[in-house]
Amino acid sequence: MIDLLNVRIKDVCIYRYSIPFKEPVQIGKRSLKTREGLVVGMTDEEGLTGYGEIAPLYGFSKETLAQAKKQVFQLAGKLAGMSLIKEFSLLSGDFSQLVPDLIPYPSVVFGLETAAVNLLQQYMKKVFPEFTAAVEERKIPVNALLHFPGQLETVEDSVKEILAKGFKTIKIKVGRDSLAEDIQRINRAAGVLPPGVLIRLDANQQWDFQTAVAFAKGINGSKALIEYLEEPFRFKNIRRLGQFYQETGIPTALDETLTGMKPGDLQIPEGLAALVLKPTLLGGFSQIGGFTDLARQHGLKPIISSCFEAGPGFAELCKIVLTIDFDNSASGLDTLKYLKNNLFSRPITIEDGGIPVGNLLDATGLYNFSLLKRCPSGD
Ligand code: OSB
Ligand code: MG
Repeated sequence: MIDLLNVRIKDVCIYRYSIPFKEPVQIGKRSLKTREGLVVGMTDEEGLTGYGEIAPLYGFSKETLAQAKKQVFQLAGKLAGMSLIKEFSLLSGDFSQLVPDLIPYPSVVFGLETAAVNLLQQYMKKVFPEFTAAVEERKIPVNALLHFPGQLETVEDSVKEILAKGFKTIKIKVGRDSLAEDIQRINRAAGVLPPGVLIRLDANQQWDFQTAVAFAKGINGSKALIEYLEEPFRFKNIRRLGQFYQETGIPTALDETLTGMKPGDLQIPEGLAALVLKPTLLGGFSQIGGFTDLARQHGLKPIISSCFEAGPGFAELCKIVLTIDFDNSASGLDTLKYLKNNLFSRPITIEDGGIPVGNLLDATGLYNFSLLKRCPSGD
């Protein structure tokens, strides 16, 4: 019998990757050319390895990759010899037992916790094969991500392409071009949607309140097809979002606003429909669990969303979706397509609008780490 309580870490290795985007990805005011990050390999005494990914996203994470790297090395050295469950509450996001006074970065918590869980999952699969088999059949619906770099004329074609691939939710970025273009784009997209397909919008706080209201007026005829609008504008008081809803009837969602917050600190404004949860930005399981519970209590959707994680982080995001009660609502996981390369050994496909998870659950042979370079030290 395998004793899960006695899984003991022998070694923690840190690797790094640098993967170009196919084209620079623009989000808000930033343009990203390459995705750089770290992979953590946590090996136990039996020789099994759990993988996690630490990849702060420039412009969105408060920590830099260099800071995260320094911190993970600080922690990695102390993890060797620890038993995962008995001696160390790794899953609580509390690392003070290892390094007193350390304030862990969200990306580091996410990477280390998922590496640990991934290691434990490999034992679970051996102990409860029938349990994991039931999950393997599942598929995670995904919102198709549309970054239109100014091609207004091709909106209908792009949307039709997405529909042909079976997506039921389309996420469109707004707030980068002129308001008139955004309005046209959304109305044109809405014009070709069959019943049952919804649009999510994301302005990444690029508008002010008045512009957001003007946008809402411009798309008034398409309003019924808008599931929600993420982060329409920057605000000092979150009640501004409630006011926006009262004036426009468009439900909103929070994303950037949640970074650096604790679930208990969030005031829920009227008309809020979803919390977009990016574990790389928010931290580990206790943060994600806290926000998910909060969402449930207030009838909001918890939407797990990717920060362009390239391998283990992406796989663990999918598993997080499976563990929260997501009502088959689409997740923000249509991001691998932007990377020229990734760390998977086989293509992670989206079929009929969803990611079949069977492929991702077995860590054996899942990754191709030829793009990784071992980091020799913390500096
Ligand atoms: O604005 O939601 C964003 C990815 C990286 C940084 C910011 C964002 C995103 C995404 C992820 O849009 C995909 C999604 O949520 O659908
Ligand atoms: Mg967003």
